Amino acid sequence: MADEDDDIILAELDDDELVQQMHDDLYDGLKDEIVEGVNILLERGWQPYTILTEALVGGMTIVGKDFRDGILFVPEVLLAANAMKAGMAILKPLLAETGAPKQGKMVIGTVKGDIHDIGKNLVSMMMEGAGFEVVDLGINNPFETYLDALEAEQPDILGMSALLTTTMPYMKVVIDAMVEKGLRDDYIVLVGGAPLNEEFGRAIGADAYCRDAAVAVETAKSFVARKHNQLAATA
Ligand code: B1M
Repeated sequence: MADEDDDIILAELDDDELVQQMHDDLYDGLKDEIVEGVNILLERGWQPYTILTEALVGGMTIVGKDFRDGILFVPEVLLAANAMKAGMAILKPLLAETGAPKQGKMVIGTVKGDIHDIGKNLVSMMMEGAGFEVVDLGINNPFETYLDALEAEQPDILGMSALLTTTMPYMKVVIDAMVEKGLRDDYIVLVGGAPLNEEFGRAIGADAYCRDAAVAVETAKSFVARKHNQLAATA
């Protein structure tokens, strides 16, 4: 795809063409072009969240389909992921700049055996933008890391991410460890990741499954408000 795109001047494209071109550039792992595209859309007055969902997540969805179908392989997908992260880095401070009142605290991490972190990072960004303090444990977390972080950070929420059908059951290992330590009811447990669904969330004993970052924010807000109301009622 790259050769035919050599002469394209991103700033000369209209919005639809630019978003389409950014999907192609993400597909080709062209980090500099993604950064340029994000900046152009910002200059044109696009909201950071719209750029995130339409230009970046939209592009990554196409990458995901071709990865699934064996058209793209890990090295190409890694380049696409790096380009996506470069775009997200520009949007992160803008999404966090909402001046939202402090809502609560969340510890979040991708579970053991899983190195996917784009979705988790997006959730962290959106939560920070909504006024949550976020402690990000990164990827490949064994249950001990989650438990240590809960003890050290005392958050309202534990968030877990998994992108593989082989790693999603590990979320139950973490929740079971919390139950064993008598900690389960002290925290709101939210889970997310492409292969999960509501039924899975319920089956493993999470408080809620969050389809995407926006749902994660809304769910977190409503659970934290409920927790505060319960505390006020018992005080
Ligand atoms: Co991977 N990979 N990958 N991969 N990869 C998937 C997940 C896959 C579906 C691709 C496919 O076949 N179509 C497939 C899984 C199949 C399955 O399990 N059934 C797969 C595979 C097989 C693999 C490897 C095994 C490939 C291999 O080595 N042969 C390998 C596994 C490595 C490992 O983890 N041990 C692997 C590796 C990689 C890369 C390293 C190349 C790269 C990751 C780079 C990175 O993250 N830094 C990668 C990528 C990029 C993908 C796809 C293409 C894109 C994932 C992504 O970033 N999506 C993915 C295909 C797909 O998902 N369609 C795929 C964009 C992101 C914004 O969405 O992560 O879903 P998502 O997050 C959303 C929601 O799910 C939700 O909110 C987010 C934002 O809206 N959410 C949460 C996520 N976490 C949440 C936590 C919450 C709440 C909401 O907590 C409260």
